[in-house]
Amino acid sequence: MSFTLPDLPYSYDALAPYMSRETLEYHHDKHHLAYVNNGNNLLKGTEFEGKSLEEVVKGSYGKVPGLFNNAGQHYNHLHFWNWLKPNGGGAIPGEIEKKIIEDIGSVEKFKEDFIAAGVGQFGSGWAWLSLKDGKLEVSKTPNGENPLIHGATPILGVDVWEHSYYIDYRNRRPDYLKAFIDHLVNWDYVAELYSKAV
Ligand code: MN3
Repeated sequence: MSFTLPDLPYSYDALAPYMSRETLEYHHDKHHLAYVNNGNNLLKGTEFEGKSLEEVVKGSYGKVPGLFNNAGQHYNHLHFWNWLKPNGGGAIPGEIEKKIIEDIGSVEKFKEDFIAAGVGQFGSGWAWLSLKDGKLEVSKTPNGENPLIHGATPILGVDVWEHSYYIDYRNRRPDYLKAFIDHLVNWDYVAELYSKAV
């Protein structure tokens, strides 16, 4: 199958003031589109044609770096648009909140760890909440990598490439991450991925 760019699940203005129309226009229409186009070009004629996106991501890691980078970023962004919503953040669904407290200690500790992972990712990358061997864990990855290639299932991720926040926050990555957690996270989508992962 080839990669396609989905429409955003909300309008370009819907996430303001926490994420602007200009950021979404660049990030979705240009950056994500480039991963889709480059990924499709690199997929052609390879053993990965016809495989699912997750299979391409896992199979190309460490073997076909160009394809992996673009397929990984396509996977990450497909979910990223759904991890955001207008008037997001707020209460964490009970089932996930319970699991966060069980595995990480508290909701506050989770938020601190998640923001610290994003702040601590040197250069481009992502911060994650994922399920591995039945436990929730916070992690960070460089560039287009994600928890899939480390044997985990991502249920929440935040893009910390500068293209994700520089227009709105300039160099203030911690402020972007705090706004993400407090005002943008679509916990319904996290709950949906969690229920599929357990
Ligand atoms: Mn991005």
